[in-house]
Amino acid sequence: MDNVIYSYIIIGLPAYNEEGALPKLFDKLLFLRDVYGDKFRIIVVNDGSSDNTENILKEYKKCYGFVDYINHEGNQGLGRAIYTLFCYASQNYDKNDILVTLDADNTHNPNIIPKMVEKLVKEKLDVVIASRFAPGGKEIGLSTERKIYSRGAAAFLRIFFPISNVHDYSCGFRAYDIGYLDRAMEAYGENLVTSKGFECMAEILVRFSKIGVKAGEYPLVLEYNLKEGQSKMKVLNTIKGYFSLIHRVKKPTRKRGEVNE
Ligand SMILES: Nc1nc2c(ncn2[C@@H]2O[C@H](COP(=O)(O)OP(=O)(O)OP(=O)(O)O)[C@@H](O)[C@H]2O)c(=O)[nH]1
Ligand SMILES: [Mg+2]
Repeated sequence: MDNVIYSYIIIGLPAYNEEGALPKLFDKLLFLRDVYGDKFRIIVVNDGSSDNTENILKEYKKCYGFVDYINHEGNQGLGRAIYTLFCYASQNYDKNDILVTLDADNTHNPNIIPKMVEKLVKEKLDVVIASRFAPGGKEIGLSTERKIYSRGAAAFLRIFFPISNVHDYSCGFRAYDIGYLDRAMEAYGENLVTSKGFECMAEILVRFSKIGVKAGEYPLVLEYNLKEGQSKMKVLNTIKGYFSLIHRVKKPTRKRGEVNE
């Protein structure tokens, strides 16, 4: 981490019924306090959870001044939760700060965050994706069916939406330059993320690519064996969502104050 200049590092977690995973993930995240000191924050979007997620967040907020959360009225889906995180980061932090998003289901190990941030800053990138498909990346504990599905989805997205250096379009573990997020939100407004479901992660990258994006990947070992609770991903809907991106995502023509797709 020598010679790397960074400002605030904000960890953004979308969480829907993650009472089992959140305490484990928080334990793993705490080392980042030693790395980033008082420049470290955690913000969780509780997306209308019906389990104990909110009470757990209340407790963490009470114990740790760097933890906060936003409640969605009801379950709005991963896409809206990520958009809420983007808005929060853009409104409350500076263009030199960094937003790192990851799943709250304890399958993304935060130990690679300093390396992702370092890569983002040193290589002056707009986004760094924790990638299962970068050399050194892999998936532990995923069924063969899910492996085939995730590789098929990645191949489809690379063919239809090629982006330099990007192989993993669907992973939610990413470091974003907040100055770049400001520009993307300026270009698209609310339409930066229109998918409600899990295809939103690909949608975001594809929209980025239409306005120009410098992306990089850092290898991710997906620890699916540690997953708490059932998968919430609906495979068929997500596949349909990927196909719909072909006609849904256009280059923005938005001027300040206007809304378009
Ligand atoms: N905001 C929001 N987040 C969700 C929703 N469903 C899941 N999530 C969160 O989004 C992240 C990704 O969800 P996961 O269920 O881990 O989905 P995945 O990683 O694509 O696939 P699996 O791990 O197999 O389920 C987790 O942090 C979830 O809590 C939802 O409806 N709304
Ligand atoms: Mg997951």
